[in-house]
Amino acid sequence: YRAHHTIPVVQEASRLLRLCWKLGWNEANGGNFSWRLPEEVLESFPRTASDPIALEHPHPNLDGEFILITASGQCFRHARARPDEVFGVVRIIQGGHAYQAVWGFANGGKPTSEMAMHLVGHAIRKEVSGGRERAILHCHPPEFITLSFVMPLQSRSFSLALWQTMPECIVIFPDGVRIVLAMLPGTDEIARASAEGLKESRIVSWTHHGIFASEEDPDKAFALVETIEKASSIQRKIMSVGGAQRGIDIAMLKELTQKFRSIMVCEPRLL
Ligand code: 2HA
Ligand code: ZN
Repeated sequence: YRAHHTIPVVQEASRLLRLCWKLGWNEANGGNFSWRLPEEVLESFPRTASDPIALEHPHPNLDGEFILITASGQCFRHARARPDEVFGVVRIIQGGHAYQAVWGFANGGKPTSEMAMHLVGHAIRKEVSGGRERAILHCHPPEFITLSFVMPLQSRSFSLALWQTMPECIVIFPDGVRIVLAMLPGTDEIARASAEGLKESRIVSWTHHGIFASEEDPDKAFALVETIEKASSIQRKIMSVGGAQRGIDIAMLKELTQKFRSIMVCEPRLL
């Protein structure tokens, strides 16, 4: 029996990771997840504090935040069995110039190599969403990745193709998908390009690599990626059978966005 198995947010995050692995989105140590924790859950963590570790890029608007984040080299598959190894919690300190590890990262672990990217994502999406979005999921959904090999690498046409696969798509991701061209993971270059996309949308496509998506909590991040992966699988099937003979047209997309505007996160972009 280990007490950290009963921390509710750790259980919730573990369930998400296990599900992502089951669906084939996070093989081996692929992908990462982070969650800017709501204030009210902090008392459920038994906390320690490591020495401060400097951040290469400061994030003043994340100062004081506690962020649950996957550890480097850990597998999503192991999240339920070994949550204190798969995850840790960092606290952003010193005006956003440093962090401390305050929980988890058991057996000498440290945050994912993509932590800098996750912090950029949180800093931008916290601002853009007025604080609503807190969970960021990076995974490797196969149908979505496949499209980056066969579709034009252009945000508008890519988003449009996905919206045209099912009526709910434009309602669920009216902000569309922003394409980041093929770049080395974990570099400043990909972080800068992704940051541009994240100012406009919750969803970025890392070409030939995967998806980076932001939402309110693990469940909503999952639902967003799940919908995009479903749309991608339909689009891939359409392409495999020689292309569409007909489809949901732009007029219908516009009608959908009028009918469902009250439940959409923003006005449709790119349409
Ligand atoms: O292995 O997915 O983007 C972690 C990754 C890097
Ligand atoms: Zn990846």
